[in-house]
Amino acid sequence: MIDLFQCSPETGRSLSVVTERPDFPVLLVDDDVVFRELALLFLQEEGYVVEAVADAYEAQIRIQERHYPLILCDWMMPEMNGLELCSRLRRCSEPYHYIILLTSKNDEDEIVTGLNAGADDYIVKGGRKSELLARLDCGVRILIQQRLLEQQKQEILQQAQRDPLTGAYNRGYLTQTLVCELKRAQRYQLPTSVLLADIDFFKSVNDRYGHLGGDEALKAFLQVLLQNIRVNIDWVCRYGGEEFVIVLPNTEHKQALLVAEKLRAAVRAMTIQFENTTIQLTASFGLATYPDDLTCNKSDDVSCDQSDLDESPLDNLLKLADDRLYRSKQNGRNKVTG
Ligand code: GH3
Ligand code: MG
Ligand code: MG
Ligand code: MG
Repeated sequence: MIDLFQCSPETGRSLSVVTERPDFPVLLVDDDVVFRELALLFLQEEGYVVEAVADAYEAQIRIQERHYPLILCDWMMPEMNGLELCSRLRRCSEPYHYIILLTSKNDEDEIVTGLNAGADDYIVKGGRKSELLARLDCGVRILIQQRLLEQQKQEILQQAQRDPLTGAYNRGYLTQTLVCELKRAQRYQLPTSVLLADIDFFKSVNDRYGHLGGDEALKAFLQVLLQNIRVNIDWVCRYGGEEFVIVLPNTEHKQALLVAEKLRAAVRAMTIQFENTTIQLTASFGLATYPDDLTCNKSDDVSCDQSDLDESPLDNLLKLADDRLYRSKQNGRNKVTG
């Protein structure tokens, strides 16, 4: 039987302790059918999930269909070679592929060319099986680090943008994102509605059910808001203690009034189980719509750079929603004013 690489004492023996191999599927790209089949078998025996293709065009198609974090790619192939595939993959930043070039070229300049094309590593064909495994495992360890960093980044982002109690967006996110939303609305002449919602007599909820009961009520309040708005389009921010802002992009005043009424009724109908008791809430709403209620200063700039933002449309819109919320309170609470 032809060995994958030159025979070596380690042949068939795993030297690595990486246990996450199956989590990182490998795409093997090589026009040499013998090498391809042997490498495929060997890596599968070592616990890797591997698919093999004979050319770089086929590899591109597979990569579009599925993410292969690890790519083992032959350099010399007809039509598109491994360097070109490497360069093409590096032109798209996401998701990252750890690419190992397989080559019989062992000249220093050529290795530099391979690495400069974007390969993370290279293996000279004719080496040992154990080296192939060790280099792939090295890729796995790097990909694991990347995955951890990405998770940490998402957690930090979550902490920076979200209210820890309810998980709603926080006020900082509101200010930043609503400014962008209004600039976009201005540029494309789309209406944007902003609803300010305040739970009625929330102090007495705390008095009756304790602070923990109040906390549960706040979480349930957010959930009922989220269940009654458009997923991935509308969004909710905790503005203060028991006050929430609901942003309704591309929504005219008349439509927004209907949404507000639906939210008011849903809050009124909701029952919250807390310990052995049931909490019920009502809330008051104030609505303001851009541009029906006010007009932003004219600008073609939709960038979100704080330095060139005109804060007043945002402030004016929120102020108007707050005035109208106050009127809902004055008119007996559990009301919408638009
Ligand atoms: P109104 O109908 O006029 O809005 O009356 P209210 O009692 O709801 O309004 P007020 O602003 O007087 O009271 C708000 C209460 O919300 C007071 C505060 O202790 C409570 N609160 C603010 N943040 C939290 C929180 O995170 N958890 C709990 N449990 N209560 C909170
Ligand atoms: Mg080849
Ligand atoms: Mg209140
Ligand atoms: Mg309040």
